[in-house]
Amino acid sequence: MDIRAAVAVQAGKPLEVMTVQLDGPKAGEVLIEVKATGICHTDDFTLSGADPEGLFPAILGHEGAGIVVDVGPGVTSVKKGDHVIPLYTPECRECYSCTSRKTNLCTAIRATQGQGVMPDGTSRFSIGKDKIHHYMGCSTFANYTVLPEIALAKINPDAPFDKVCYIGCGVTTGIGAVINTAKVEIGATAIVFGLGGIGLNVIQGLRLAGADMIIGVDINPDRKAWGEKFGMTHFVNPKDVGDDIVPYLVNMTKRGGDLIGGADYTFDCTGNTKVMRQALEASHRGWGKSIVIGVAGAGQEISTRPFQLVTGRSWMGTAFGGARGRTDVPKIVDWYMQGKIQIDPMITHTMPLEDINKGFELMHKGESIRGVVMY
Ligand code: NAD
Ligand code: AHE
Ligand code: ZN
Repeated sequence: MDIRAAVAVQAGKPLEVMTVQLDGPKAGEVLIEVKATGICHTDDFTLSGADPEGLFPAILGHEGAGIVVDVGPGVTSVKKGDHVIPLYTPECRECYSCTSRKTNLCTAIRATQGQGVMPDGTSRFSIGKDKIHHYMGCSTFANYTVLPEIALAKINPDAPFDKVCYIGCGVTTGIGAVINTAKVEIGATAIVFGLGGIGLNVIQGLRLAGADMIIGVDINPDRKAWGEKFGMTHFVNPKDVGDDIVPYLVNMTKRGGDLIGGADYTFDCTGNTKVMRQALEASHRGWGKSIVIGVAGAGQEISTRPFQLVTGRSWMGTAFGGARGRTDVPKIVDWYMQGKIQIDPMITHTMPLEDINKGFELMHKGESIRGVVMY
């Protein structure tokens, strides 16, 4: 069938909206009509050419919501008309990783996903004779897409697509990093570096978990008011603090008779490796946990003095907030429907597919929290 898609033709170039051909679903696959998709910083990262796994031409987008239109042979867990959220971290419930119960990083289809193809090694997208790559197994910058059955979470059909698409990445990543990865307890102190589409969800997760002191750090002063909306108790702009923000934050987090200071939990939501080091070093000696969420470009590395780890800090990371998509995503949609979590205020801009590049520009200028394309 002919579909409309924003194609990443070349690294560093704007997306091109065009007609693309989509083949129907093969065994174990599902065709969905995408109703809405968020624009995540990771889409921008891949489009920039910084992603070591970046492939071109490709149809990017991984934060969508839509409706099942057709299913391939053998599909049993979803049917035509179901409302679904695509999962860039699938959940097969059968592979060594899924059955270990130690991780959400299902390995069933990771190799072909990274090669921009479906599990059988071929792409469903093409323009004439030329194949177009899938992206993160989702490709939601298209009004129709094909996914493996194990990469779809079936959700409440009353949930609005233009809001719950954000649960396909940002909301789940931020809240999940707090609950599943850090396992934050009531009364904790925390520092969140980067208050964008992910960091604000870390903040709302910290409020849900009952953290006492929630410090937000961002170089964009407008993000102070944003953090406060979702539970941030203190804001620090590194530009106001001078050379070394770490001693400043460590001092700020001294409590009771503590002579040392440092937060119980810190989160990097910037993708900047220098900030990742600051986050680790601002966590408390003896027990601080620092969680890397931000994605850094090809060739970049993190460093610190091993003494930081010898003295009891843990450096951890999280993908999709440690969430098991088919199990956890429907529950997070229900939390939204019950009013337990907020999404609407974070969706600052909506646009048709034709204007998708404007969504990227708003992100670059720091004007949007989440831009959402509505089909
Ligand atoms: P965003 O652009 O909306 O937000 C980034 C924020 O960081 C902005 O507010 C910006 O002002 C701030 N910032 C930039 N440099 C800073 C610095 N030096 N110090 C303090 N603040 C700084 O991006 P986003 O969509 O929130 O994504 C954030 C990061 O998380 C990206 O690297 C993205 O690729 C990554 N990500 C990871 C996962 C995962 O599963 N691990 C999921 C989604 C996104
Ligand atoms: N391909 C990149 C890494 C990109 C990355 O880390 N992606 C995260 C999700 S970011 C969503 O906005 C992720 O899930 N990683 C786990 C995985 O298996 O990809 C690189 O550096 O090669
Ligand atoms: Zn994302």
